[in-house]
Parts: sequence; C-alpha cells; structure tokens
Amino acid sequence: MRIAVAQVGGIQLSETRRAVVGRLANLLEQAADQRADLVVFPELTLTTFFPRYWYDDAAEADRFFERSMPGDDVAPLFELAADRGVAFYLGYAEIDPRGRRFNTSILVDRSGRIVGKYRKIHLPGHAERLDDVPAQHAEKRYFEVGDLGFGVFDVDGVKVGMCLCNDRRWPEVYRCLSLQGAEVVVLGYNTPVFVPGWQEEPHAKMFTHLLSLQAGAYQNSVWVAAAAKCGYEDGHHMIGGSAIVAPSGEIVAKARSEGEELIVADVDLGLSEIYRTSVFNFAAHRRPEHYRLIVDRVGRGEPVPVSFDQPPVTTAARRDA
Ligand code: CDT
Repeated sequence: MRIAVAQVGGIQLSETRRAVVGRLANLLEQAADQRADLVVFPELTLTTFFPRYWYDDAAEADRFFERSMPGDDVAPLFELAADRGVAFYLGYAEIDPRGRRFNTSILVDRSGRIVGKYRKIHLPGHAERLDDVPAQHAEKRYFEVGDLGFGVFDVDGVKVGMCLCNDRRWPEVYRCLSLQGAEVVVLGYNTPVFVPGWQEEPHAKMFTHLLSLQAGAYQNSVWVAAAAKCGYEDGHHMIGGSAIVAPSGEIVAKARSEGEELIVADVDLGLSEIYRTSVFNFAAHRRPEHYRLIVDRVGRGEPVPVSFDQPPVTTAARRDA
C-alpha cells in the first residue's frame, strides 16, 4: 500500500469550506499523481481549530460542524477521490441525527464509499471558560466522548485502524487496534503550541508527538501515518511534523514545513511480521491476567499489596549472637 499524508497549513476563520476543499483536492490530486492508494488528512480538516474560541452559546459553534457527510461543499472531494481511485481518511466536526456532537474521522474507499467511522475518545482540554489565556482548548465543551470504540476497517484488503490527535499519546489506543489485527493506524491532529495548563516546553512538543507515534508503531507492530493541521491560524501556532512510521518505530517520511505538504511512503505490510512473530507475538507473550488495573482503575492510586515469601533476616549482628 502506498500511503500519502496530506499535511494542511493553517485555515483562517474567514476561509470558506469550499476554499478548504479546493486545497484538499489539490493535495489529493498530487497524491493520485504519485499513485498513492490512501491519503490521510488531518483532524477537523474543514475549518479552523475552533475549540480555541469560547462561544457563550455553544450552538454558535455549530457552523463548524457537518450535519451530513458528504455535504454539498465536501462532495467534490469524494467525487475526485472516486474519479482518481484513491481512498482517504478525513477528520471533521460531526452533528449526528440525534443532535450529538463529535470530533469524528471517516475512511472512504477508492469508490467514494464511507467504510469506517471513528469518534474521538480522548478529548483533551476543558469544558469551562478559562480567563486570561491567549486561547482556550475547549474540546470537552464542544464534543461528547466518542461512542464507537476503536474500530478497524478494511481498505483494499488492508486492515486500517483510526484515531484522532490526543488519542495518539495513549498506548491503550494502539493496543486496542492491534488486538483487532490493524496493520496501519491513521490519524490526524491539531497540536497548538499553546494549550492552557500544558506546561511542556515548546521544543518538547515535537519530541513527544513523534515519540508517541514511534512507540505506538513499534510496540504494536503497525504502520502509523499521522497528518497535521499546522502553522498559523489567525495568529495561533500549531506544530507540523506529519510523519509515516514503520513497525520498527523508525520514521520513513516526515514533513519539513508547517504548510501544505504531501509525504508519501510505500508501506510494506510484511515488515510487521518480523515483530508480530517474535518479540511482540501477542498470543505467545501477553499476560492479560496481570493487566487488570488498566481497565479497573482510571487515575493513579495506591500500590496494590504484593505478598511474597520473605527469607529470615540474617544480619551479621544476629549471626554473632
Ligand atoms: N487536538 C488535540 O487533541 N490536541 C492535543 C493538544 C494537547 S492537550 C494536552 C494533542 O494531544 O496534540
């Protein structure tokens, strides 16, 4: 499978959906010209990263959401993908028929059919308005926690798992996907340099982003393809670093800029076997009976007592006595 990651530069508040889709179509054309099978677009690809703004009436943010997929503005992207025979992953804000709001991604196959959906589970940030900060990170206000779990879907015979942005930092995500046989994990992200309460040094943001992708890939014998929306959005800076990572944990392609950029890699699915059949042969080596805490406990707590045989203490003083 040849994968293209379409990194997208900043989208300004004033930019129309139609203009954004034009930019995405341009990237998809480039990917098709390079005979990519699958193109990965970012999280919330169709608009600016709106959770940085506070709207007293949350419904004011509804203009950033899609009520149908594809709607009129996005349909040309589906048509182009079908025309060029390219599958794609796309992140967007979704209002479902029940009126519930999710941070969502879809997988669309090369015939233009939606074959998979994911709703973001690890929503970072806060639900309350914060004072005296240059930007909010109000994902917990605008979205509900996803209700679809971590799914794996067939794209041209390849098992593809999805997640979104902050999910990439959580080892449980890759594990849930690899336990279902995922061969490739695709994700989009918006990682602002400023997030309220996130004390990490600016230089560490790129490091921990790549570290998460690389660890997830290696420890689960999967390929990981991650697409950033990055650069400046109305003065707010977001990191780039879109990357394709092999099951060895090595980065095989990485964006150099913070703007529109396509990176491409030939994903050799056989490479996973090296790890799946040896050090990470799950069936042979995993010990789930010792992992109970992972599902029983959410936050950090007290150590669980461990009982073990203790040999009698024999100090030099006792021996002499
Ligand atoms: N969009 C998103 O999930 N961004 C987060 C910001 C950091 S929250 C501590 C991310 O993980 O990149």
